[in-house]
Amino acid sequence: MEKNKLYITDTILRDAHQSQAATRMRLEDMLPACEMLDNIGYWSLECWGGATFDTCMRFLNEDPWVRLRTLREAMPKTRLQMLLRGQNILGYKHYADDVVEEFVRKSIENGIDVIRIFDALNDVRNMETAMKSVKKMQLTHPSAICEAAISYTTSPVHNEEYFVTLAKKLEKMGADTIAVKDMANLLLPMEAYSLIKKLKQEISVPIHLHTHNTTGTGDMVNLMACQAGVDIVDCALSPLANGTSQPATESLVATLKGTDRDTGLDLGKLSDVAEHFRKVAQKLTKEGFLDPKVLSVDTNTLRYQVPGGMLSNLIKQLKEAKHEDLFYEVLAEIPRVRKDFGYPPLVTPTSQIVGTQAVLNVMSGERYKMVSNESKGLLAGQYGQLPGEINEEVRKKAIGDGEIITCRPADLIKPEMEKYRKESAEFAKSEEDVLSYAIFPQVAEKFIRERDKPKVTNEPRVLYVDDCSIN
Ligand SMILES: [Mn+2]
Repeated sequence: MEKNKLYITDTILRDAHQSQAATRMRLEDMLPACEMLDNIGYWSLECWGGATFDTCMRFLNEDPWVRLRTLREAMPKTRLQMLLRGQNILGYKHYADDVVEEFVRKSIENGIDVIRIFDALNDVRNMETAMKSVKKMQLTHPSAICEAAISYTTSPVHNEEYFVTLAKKLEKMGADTIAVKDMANLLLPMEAYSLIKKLKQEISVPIHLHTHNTTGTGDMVNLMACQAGVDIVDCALSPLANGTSQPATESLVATLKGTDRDTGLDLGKLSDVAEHFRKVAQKLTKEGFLDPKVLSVDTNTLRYQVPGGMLSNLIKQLKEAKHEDLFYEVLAEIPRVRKDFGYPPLVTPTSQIVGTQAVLNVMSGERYKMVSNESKGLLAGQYGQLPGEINEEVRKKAIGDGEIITCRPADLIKPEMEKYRKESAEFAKSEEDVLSYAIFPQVAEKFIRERDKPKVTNEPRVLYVDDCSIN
């Protein structure tokens, strides 16, 4: 890496549309821009993983593996990046180590360079197998990068020292780069400056910052992090930037032009490729996937420390239960539940677990009279170790004398690949199909069967001149 230069990862092909448009950008919307994107000079392009895998098969009738290979071919020069939920891969439960390893292997073989690995609880044991798998692949794919991410949150146990200690641990485990993943835009500019400064002192691998602009502080966070010496920053091209998405690439590039942190990116080239994505954004708006509401600054997150996406979910849940009047009571209950549960960062799946439990606590009129299975699992250690101390009274009420797991959850799972291969033998055509099935069994089976159906039409075959040509 060049000294001083700030490097940019563009999220336009993944987080930008996941955050603003329900992950509905299609491969056909990406391809016309690929050559331009490949010539910008980004550090990487985030284009796979996160919610894209599920959405491809469930809604877009697209094979996620084909999308990856096609993008790889269309952008031979730029690093392609994906987001992986550690032992959860791209799903919502813990998988056996052999599935994680195979998924990482196939992702890299199909074209991924950078794998950003995180765990909702920051339990590094849930990141270990994925990280080791990337390191192993580096023997045959030296361009592969193992990026370990810290899930940023605020709580009495989450201070600067906590994050620096965590980063040191991840560096020791072999991380090639460390990301600070601020999924809810809770990181404030001054704190970003201080945290990045400290990380730069204590860590020798590059530091990569990921924030959003939900609470309106994103550009300031990036700029302060830049002043503190951050190496790489996530941005999104302007047509799908800001609000719940990342701050705009062009704005940061222009801000740093001519300074010692100049990104070296060309505003003219960025504007050419932005023109394409403006049309894509218009199309997504027309289709109803992009609601301009996601663009406005949401300061409630700053007041209540509850991620924006969680607030809108909550409103929906209460509306369905015809109890919108309880909104502020539930909002006040969320931090209490989070405290009882040992302050998990609020990100999928913990955000849903804590939010739902807060609703149950308020609606039933007695705290923990009703406890969801997911809450029980979280309290029993099934998701990994919680960052802070758990309220033992609450745990007792929820799971009684039920077993509590203190080991790495995946240690209790036997190898699963063979089982998935057998179960999908009848329709899976490749190891990639088996992996799709392993992660989303129903969705993948339905998708693959439809994909491979012979396309029969009842229309009479039209004879073209060439069909009967005799020359
Ligand atoms: Mn994000």
